[in-house]
Amino acid sequence: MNWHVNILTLFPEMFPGSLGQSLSGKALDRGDWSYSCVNIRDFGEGVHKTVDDTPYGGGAGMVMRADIIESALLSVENPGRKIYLSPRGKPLTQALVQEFSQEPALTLLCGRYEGVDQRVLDAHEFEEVSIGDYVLSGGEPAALILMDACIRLLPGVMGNDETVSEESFSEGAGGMLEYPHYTRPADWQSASGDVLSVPEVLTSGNHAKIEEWRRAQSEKLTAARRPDLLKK
Ligand code: 6GU
Repeated sequence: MNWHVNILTLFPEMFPGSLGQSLSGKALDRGDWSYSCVNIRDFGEGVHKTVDDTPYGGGAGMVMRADIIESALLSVENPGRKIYLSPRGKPLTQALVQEFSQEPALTLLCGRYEGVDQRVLDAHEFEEVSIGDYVLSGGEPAALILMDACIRLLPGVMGNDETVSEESFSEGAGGMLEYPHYTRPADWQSASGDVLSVPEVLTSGNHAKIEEWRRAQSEKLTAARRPDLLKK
């Protein structure tokens, strides 16, 4: 299966960006996933290829025009699920990432300025998705993050499928944060001179005990950092 993402953006040079490296980069080279950018500027008006205008009702900044965005969208052959990256969107969760990674195609609309005219989002039933409670200067980094999270779930992209099912937020981890990891040396002297040892249970060879310890660690971490996850 080839997972395809159409990206509507004023900055196509931002792609594939970090996704051209490491596991996602290799998966791109293999054709496990593909993307195409539509430069919204190409659909702009006049000699200046204008894509935005001042907001009705007044206020700060500029708004991307509905007609321009629609023209860009209509140039996409197979849009699939349409997503507008915005801090006003529903939160991007691992469950939503799983859904998106199973779609054959997505179209990601990356806004700049104050945002895009609401009418084009309504008319074409864009889903609004946010990557967190902070504001970015544009949707492109959010698109890269959404894509990264999806690509690593594509069949064959990650070496070890167990890694995916055991990691933070996953079903295997009980929807909790993941337990801490350790590797050699077993006794490590840090620059401060302190010798820091690996928790003894991990070198015991008792796999039932190890599993129990990891689960307790997960619960402790989740209670301390993300109590909202335990209530679910
Ligand atoms: Cl998805 N887009 C933008 N522009 N800012 C954000 C965001 C998305 N999520 C959080 N902040």
